Amino acid sequence: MNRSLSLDLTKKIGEEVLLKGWVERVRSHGKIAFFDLRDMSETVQIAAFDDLALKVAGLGVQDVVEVEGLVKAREERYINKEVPTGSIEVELKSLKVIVKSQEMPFDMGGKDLDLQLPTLLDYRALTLRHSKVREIFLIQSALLSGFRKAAESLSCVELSVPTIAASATEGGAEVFDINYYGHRAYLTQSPQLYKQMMIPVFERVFTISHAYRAEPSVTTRHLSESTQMDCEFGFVDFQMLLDLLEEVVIKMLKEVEATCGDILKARGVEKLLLGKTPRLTLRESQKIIYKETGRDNRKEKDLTPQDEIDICEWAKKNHNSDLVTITHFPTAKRAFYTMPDPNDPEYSLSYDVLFRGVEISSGSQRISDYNELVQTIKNRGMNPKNFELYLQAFKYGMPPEGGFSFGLERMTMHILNLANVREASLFPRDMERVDERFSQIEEKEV
Ligand code: AMO
Repeated sequence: MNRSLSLDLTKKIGEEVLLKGWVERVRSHGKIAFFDLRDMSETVQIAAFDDLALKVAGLGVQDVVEVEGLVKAREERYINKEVPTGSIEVELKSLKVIVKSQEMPFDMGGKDLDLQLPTLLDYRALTLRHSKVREIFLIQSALLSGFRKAAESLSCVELSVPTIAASATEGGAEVFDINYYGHRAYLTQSPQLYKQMMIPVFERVFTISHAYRAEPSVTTRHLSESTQMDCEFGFVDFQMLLDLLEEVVIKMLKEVEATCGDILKARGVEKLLLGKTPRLTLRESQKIIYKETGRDNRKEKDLTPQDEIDICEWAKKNHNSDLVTITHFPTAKRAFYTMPDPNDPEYSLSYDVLFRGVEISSGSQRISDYNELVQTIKNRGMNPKNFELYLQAFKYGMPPEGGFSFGLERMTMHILNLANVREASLFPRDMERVDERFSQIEEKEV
């Protein structure tokens, strides 16, 4: 018999099927026992009677099993509307344990996984298997796929760029330097310099890449290693860039809705509001915040976390949009490659997209003139010699260009309303942890 998948069983009522997967929850009531079997598609309830019920009672959570059984429609009163397989169950005919799991260090058998964040991460290889955790990464997979489709539809070529570089990409102190065969090198803070160098090669490019930031503090929204989804376009101006940015983010969110609607609904996520994205300059947004809340941050160089929440509330209320684009940040606050606004060089042709109260994307029109770029690097106290390869691209025919980058974990976090960005990273890295908590490693070494 060929293997069937749980999700296909609603179309196989009355048929004998072969299933393979992991044991999730076991409920034993003497001569009747149930367990949920999870495979790559879904979980399904298996019902066992008499001798087989005894066998099921002996199953452990995460045992790997092979099941033969009969697919049956459930009586109306037993239908579980919360799961796609809730209208059927499989009556067990034979059960084989392929791999016996060791006993779990904590209870993974519940519908929800009620663990504190450190435990959730200490046992990541296990906790990722729980349906509620797995779902987070199905949303993430939809975001990646939505980004790829959107970028390809705009004729961007996908690239894989290095994450070890000769110079820091975003400036600032938040850079990991590494001993590279006795030379100094850096982990890239973003794929920025490489994607720009590729503009004269392909004109439009995209890359999904890892970014490393030596974040000096522990916050709920910063990771030391994150995933950035970047686009870069040649022959564009500022208005075109804003249109492209908003087109891509809306396509990504629509992909999540289209492919993961069930997950969003089951988790009680509010319907995404994707009306036309309002655009405000930083100063306009600060004026609105002042008017709406009385908080006067009109002279600040950036939005505070509370400002981001408030301006998103405003966008939701007034524009039926979960997104808002903020433009024209002070030039001095943005990375060196950002083009100052020719009409008011104190401010830059830069933008952030905010989504449900947090920044999920940044970008800008870039300085594409070689001499201006060299001068800016010098003005920022950096040495153009450290950017020789990058500057080559500008010396020999760089068209006007710009782009943007989305943070994958941040987007996932805010679609699902997770409390901490670490929950949206498979194996999060931060000041306290690379896989294992440093404090625990130290304990072991003592
Ligand atoms: P920026 O530094 O704003 O821009 O990063 C782009 C997006 O990446 C996400 N992000 C992070 N997520 C989690 N933890 C972090 N430490 C972290 N840092 C950034 C955010 C952010 O909006 N090169 C530019 C982009 C460009 O101009 O094209 C850049 O890196 O969602």
